[in-house]
Amino acid sequence: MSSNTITLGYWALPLRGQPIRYIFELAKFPYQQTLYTSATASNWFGKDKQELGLDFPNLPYLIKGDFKITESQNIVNYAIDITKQQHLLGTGQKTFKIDNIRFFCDELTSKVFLATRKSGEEKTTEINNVLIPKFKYLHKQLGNNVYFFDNKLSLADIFAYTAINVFKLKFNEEYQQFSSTFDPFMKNFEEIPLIKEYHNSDRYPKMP
Ligand SMILES: N[C@@H](CCC(=O)N[C@@H](CS)C(=O)NCC(=O)O)C(=O)O
Repeated sequence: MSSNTITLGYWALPLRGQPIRYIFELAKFPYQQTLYTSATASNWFGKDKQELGLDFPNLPYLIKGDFKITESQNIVNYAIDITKQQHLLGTGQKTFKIDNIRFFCDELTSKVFLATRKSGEEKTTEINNVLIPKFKYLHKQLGNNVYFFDNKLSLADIFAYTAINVFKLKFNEEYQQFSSTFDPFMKNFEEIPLIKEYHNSDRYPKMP
């Protein structure tokens, strides 16, 4: 690949950096990945974090030649721009409703993952008092639809899928109370042909 190829660096997990991958995949846009795992975390913390020339070193990062950026939402905006998928942002006031779900779900994805690291009463409290109420808001917004807005794909769906997916995988028992709403939504997203192909490819880092 040429030096102008996009490199996306992130953990080999479908978490905060995952919506960026979906945006590239939905456009069939070429990108390569540097995937860090817990076994290779020192490649990030002990090497790339200092040596890649990032102004604000963090994961995810995106590098295209001399152009180097971080901050996941900044990279999402860049990916939308370069893949010409502005339709995912919506128009007019709808943009802000879409972004409401986008930012809510970005935080939620992180909260679900952090809850997996807790144990005992602390974990139970986090699930019952934080995660479940937040998924209830999402479930209420979605209703019986398979897209959040206007029966078409937007960033809201991409970010919500990412949050719901990690919740379903890590807290399946708690997920079940939402399954009548979330299952059709998840299935609809997973059946988008480019997403299906991607999920079956080795480019998709599955949740361990
Ligand atoms: N505000 C940043 C937060 C990034 C962040 O918290 N990254 C986590 C993974 S989601 C990480 O492991 N960063 C690596 C580091 O701190 O060096 C963003 O949205 O990109």
